[in-house]
Amino acid sequence: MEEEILQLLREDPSGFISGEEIGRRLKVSRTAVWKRMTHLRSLGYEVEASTRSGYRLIQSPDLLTPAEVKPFLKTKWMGKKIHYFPSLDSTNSKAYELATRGAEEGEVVIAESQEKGRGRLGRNWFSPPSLNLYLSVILRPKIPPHQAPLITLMAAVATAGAIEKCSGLRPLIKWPNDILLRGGKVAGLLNEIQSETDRIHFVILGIGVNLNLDEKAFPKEIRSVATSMKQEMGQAISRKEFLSSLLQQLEEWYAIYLKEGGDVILNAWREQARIKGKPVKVTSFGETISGIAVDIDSDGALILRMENGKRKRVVAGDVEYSRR
Ligand code: BT5
Repeated sequence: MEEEILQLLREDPSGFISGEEIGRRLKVSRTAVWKRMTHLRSLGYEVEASTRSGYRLIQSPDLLTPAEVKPFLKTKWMGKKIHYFPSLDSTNSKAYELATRGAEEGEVVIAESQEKGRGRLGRNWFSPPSLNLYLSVILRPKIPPHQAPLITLMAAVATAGAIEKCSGLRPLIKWPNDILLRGGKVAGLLNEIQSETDRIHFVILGIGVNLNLDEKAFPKEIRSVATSMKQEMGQAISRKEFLSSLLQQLEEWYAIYLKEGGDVILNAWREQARIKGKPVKVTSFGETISGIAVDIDSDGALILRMENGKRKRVVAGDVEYSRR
């Protein structure tokens, strides 16, 4: 109902609409309309009320509720259903739970903050309220489980694409799927999959992007490695517009992957990672390996040439590059 009332209030942004008219269009009483207005105000909407003319929307809060986000969405199917929460343990855990209960491809979970935002390998993702984006998208690709890493690469390519479109800056994908702006980590991806031997049930794409966080707001231990779009652009960014761009990129790249296959994704990833020939140090399962990055394999593994000239495939771990 909030969504419908807001739509009516936005029809003529400069004018008033009477409670009677809203009630008639939504088939509810004027008292019900009044109650909903009180609720909207409690959510941060500024609504002017005049006994003679009715209601007028003055200002909307910077929230990622479906009512706020939907007018910005340009996707065909992704994000048409948004599960919104002011706070969650982790959007990935919620999306996993919803997918297990049958949520459909393209449904999205968004939280303003996360109490236990998750990184890879049991690490934490710093998730303070209202400034960033914490998003999980449910996908149900009809591909064998061994191709799932390509979905992860696809999500990194799409996220980097949205960051580039909205900032005008060129991001770098850092293996396996961090997104850097001028050497600082601006976004991280945590993708989780539920499958059986030959069939994927669902994939959860978990994406965290630092949008309007100031440098000082990062905890000390990550300040030197992290950044935000605002920090790099020197100005705040509209979270709704960024979300819209991200979902659009994800929808487009996913369609390309399903239609044209993995090679297109691998090439786009290579182009945005610019990793070939870089000296890197990789920590993988407690072991540190130095070498020159040669390429990534079709399953997303990193191929290194070590000092002794031998090649090594690394399937999981963390890469270190020199910063800025
Ligand atoms: C990641 O892990 O980069 C994956 C992060 C995924 C977060 C999203 S938010 C929505 C969805 N729901 C979840 O619960 N998670 C996903 P990893 O590569 O392990 O990086 C984690 C490391 O990055 C930490 O150990 C810190 O050093 C650093 N870090 C933590 N929070 C950060 C932040 N907000 N910005 C930049 N770096 C951060």
